[in-house]
Amino acid sequence: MEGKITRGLGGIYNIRLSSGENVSASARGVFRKAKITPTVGDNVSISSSGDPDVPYVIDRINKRKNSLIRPPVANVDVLILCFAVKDPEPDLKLLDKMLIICGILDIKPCIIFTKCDLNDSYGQSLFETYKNAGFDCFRSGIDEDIDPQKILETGGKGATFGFAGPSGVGKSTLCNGLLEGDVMKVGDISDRLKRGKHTTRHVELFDFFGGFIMDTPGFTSLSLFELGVEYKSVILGYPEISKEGENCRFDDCRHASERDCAVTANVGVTIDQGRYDRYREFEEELYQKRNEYTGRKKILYEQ
Ligand SMILES: Nc1nc2c(ncn2[C@@H]2O[C@H](COP(=O)(O)OP(=O)(O)OP(=O)(O)O)[C@@H](O)[C@H]2O)c(=O)[nH]1
Ligand SMILES: [Mg+2]
Ligand SMILES: [Zn+2]
Repeated sequence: MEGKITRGLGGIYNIRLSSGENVSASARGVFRKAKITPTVGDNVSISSSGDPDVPYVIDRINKRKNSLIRPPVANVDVLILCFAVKDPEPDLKLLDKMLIICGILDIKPCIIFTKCDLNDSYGQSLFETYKNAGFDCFRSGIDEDIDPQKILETGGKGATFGFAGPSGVGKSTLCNGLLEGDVMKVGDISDRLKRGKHTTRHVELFDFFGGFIMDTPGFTSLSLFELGVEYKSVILGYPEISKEGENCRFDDCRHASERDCAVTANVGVTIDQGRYDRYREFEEELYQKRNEYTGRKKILYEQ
């Protein structure tokens, strides 16, 4: 029988069958041996296990369109990147890293700046920066509901959406809003540290306009190097830099201090200074480490 993994906890997976029925299944040992982790969003084949507690077993995981480690989801079409303008403060390096990963994996990003009620002018400026860079952007705040139709338009009917972002930014709150019901538990943020409390511990997949939407646990850090991202791929998270770069004198211009670089000439004009600085920082770091890649597993590229 064919189905989709909607939840996974302690080696037990919830599977939605094509008939609509939900069943639980374990995974065959072959997956562990092959170091493949069944992931929420995976399309799978299952059969009876003979075990009354967990009546099915996953026999096969269909080829994935993509899979991520943070958040741990498979087969996403649109990643909804959520960052709060305050409580917690937005980590724009993390946002840009997620945009690089989306670029590499050909996942469409959609950015929501949340908690705009706490600092509307900052929300507006972030919105404009990222909109001008070429991304689909939204703002949300306590009294402002996001129209599910607008989110849907970023991926189209039948698309699979996944939330991503730090803990406490309001991913579950948004997910509940989009699903028009309180399905996910919403957490507090700690008063002292103004950080999220990691309320959502597991990925959960829901029906969304003929497709799916996944709420995910928050995460605070991500290493491009550990994921196997190469310096030449950093540009994939910076469409506005890539566009200006077509006019540079050298084809292999790294947009640092080369002669006739159209990118450096446009920083502060068509390219946001902060975005350029982060691009340079990531590109330079990975360039310095470029010789350390030999023999390394390219986690991001091996699906
Ligand atoms: N002021 C304000 N608070 C919000 C907004 N959205 C969510 N919150 C609050 O922020 C806190 C965290 O919200 P969650 O939805 O649990 O955050 P999360 O991103 O799912 O966090 P994790 O599950 O820990 O990753 C809750 O107290 C929410 O009520 C908003 O737009 N404005
Ligand atoms: Mg949550
Ligand atoms: Zn250049």
